[in-house]
Amino acid sequence: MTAKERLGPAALSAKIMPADAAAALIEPGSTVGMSGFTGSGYPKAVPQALAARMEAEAANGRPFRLRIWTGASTGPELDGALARANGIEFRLPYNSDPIAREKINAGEMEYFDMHLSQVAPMAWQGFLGPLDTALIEVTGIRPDGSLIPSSSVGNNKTWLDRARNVILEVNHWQNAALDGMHDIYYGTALPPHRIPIPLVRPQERIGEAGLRCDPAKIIAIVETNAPDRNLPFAAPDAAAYGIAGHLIEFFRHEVGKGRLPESLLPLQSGVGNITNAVLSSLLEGPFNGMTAFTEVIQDGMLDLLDAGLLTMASATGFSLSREGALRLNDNMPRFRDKMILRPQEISNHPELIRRLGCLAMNGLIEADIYGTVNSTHVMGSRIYNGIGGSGDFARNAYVSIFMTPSTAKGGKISAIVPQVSHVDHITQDVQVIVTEQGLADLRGLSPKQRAEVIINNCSHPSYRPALQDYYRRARQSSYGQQSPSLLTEALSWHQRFIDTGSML
Ligand code: 0RQ
Repeated sequence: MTAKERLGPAALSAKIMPADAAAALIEPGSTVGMSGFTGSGYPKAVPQALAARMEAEAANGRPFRLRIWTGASTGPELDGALARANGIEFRLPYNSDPIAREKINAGEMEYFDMHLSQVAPMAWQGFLGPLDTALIEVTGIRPDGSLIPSSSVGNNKTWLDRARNVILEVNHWQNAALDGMHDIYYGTALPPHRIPIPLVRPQERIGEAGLRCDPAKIIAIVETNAPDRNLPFAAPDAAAYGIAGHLIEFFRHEVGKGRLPESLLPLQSGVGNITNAVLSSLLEGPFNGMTAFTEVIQDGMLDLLDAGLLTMASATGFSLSREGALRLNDNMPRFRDKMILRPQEISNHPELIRRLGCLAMNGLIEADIYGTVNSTHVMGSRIYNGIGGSGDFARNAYVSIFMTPSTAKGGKISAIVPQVSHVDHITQDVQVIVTEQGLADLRGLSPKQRAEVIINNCSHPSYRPALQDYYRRARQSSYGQQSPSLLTEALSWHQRFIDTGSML
């Protein structure tokens, strides 16, 4: 596909313009649905042009802010640039940008943190308000006007359908051989018109290769040539390998008991250090014929695909290092047949996660001795990222696993606490907790049994006596003995971190 061919039918050529001209078409105060999922496939030029315009308008006493909807986290050219320009009035869903995080925690930006599977259906319900503009990065425009998606799908289908106007960024950096990797399902609807989603194995395709787009809605096409965020690969540390070791042992045990097949069940994993260690450990066997039904494809999955241990990976986007992105780009035809990128309402759909029986592996900020998990807030009030897809997967998984080092901030904070300062995942949605100290299999256990296993297997030895002492006293004097708790003392556990200053 030549550069010119990527720009679609000749009838659209009048819409091609520079980024600042496209940014000028967006009204202050309007809502813009942008592409982008965990740093892949987000628009790169128009958001920066918007940020420049916002700064210029603000300098003239005319604040210019937007409501921004995305797939999940994006990149510094989008969330970072707009947040720095103080240009985001409201944002949904997941954010991991540090500048946006500061604005949110300073109370200068409204943030609706929601389950990723629910964004599209809620946009259709209408209570989020109208969507004025869809700003979508694509790999190219086909002669028939359909769009070749980029390195993520996210909510693009929904934004293109719902928006009044469409601005496309055609990114020449994205490999034209991405064409054919995507599966865009158009069968979702709101109740009472919902029907079962006809997908029973992760490798199945149930939709179309491209995104539909009404050409009459296209108001601008902007050409770009820029890579995705592609963060450097963080080599797993010893704690991450410790966690991975316990988890692999658990999987072996479950296979041995006949509760999991030798190919395991479709894997879902978050991104980062611990996940990388788990994926590298899976490379050493003994599981074969694995699949992934997850949100993002990361470097470790490329290794597993190359080794033939993972037969395919279904996701909604990539989260690759620079080396990983180059490796994918250089070998696209080989990888393309083993990967499917879907809209996030499908990649994270509760019906599908439950049907396929995913093994969900997610990170946490803190867990309490009963297995309640906080994935999002430090000290109960300060958001770190957001719930992302962890809730979609945790509640509906076959086995819901949460992984964390037993301490944070160089050992100053215990990740296992008497009571979490914020709840994302209730105990019923948390079946296994793993730290480098060990694994707590909580399935079938009562709260008191869970507490003993979590404290003894997962807490760090330097915090274990304090947790044991707390739990012993709670057993003696708690108001009830179903989930023994000394409420005031449990929450003061968090307060003492403020006193030491280690959290600030
Ligand atoms: O902060 O970078 O300032 O030092 O939290 O912690 O240890 O780097 O761990 O990158 O795996 O992130 C839950 C945030 C874990 C992530 C969370 C501090 C710690 C550090 C990050 P610094 P680590 P990870 C798939 C599913 C929700 C979304 C999700 C997440 C920072 O996994 O966002 O699962 N999950 N999505 O120092 C104070 C504690 C702490 C703490 C850690 N107890 N107290 N600070 N930190 N524990 C992906 C998507 O949905 C797209």
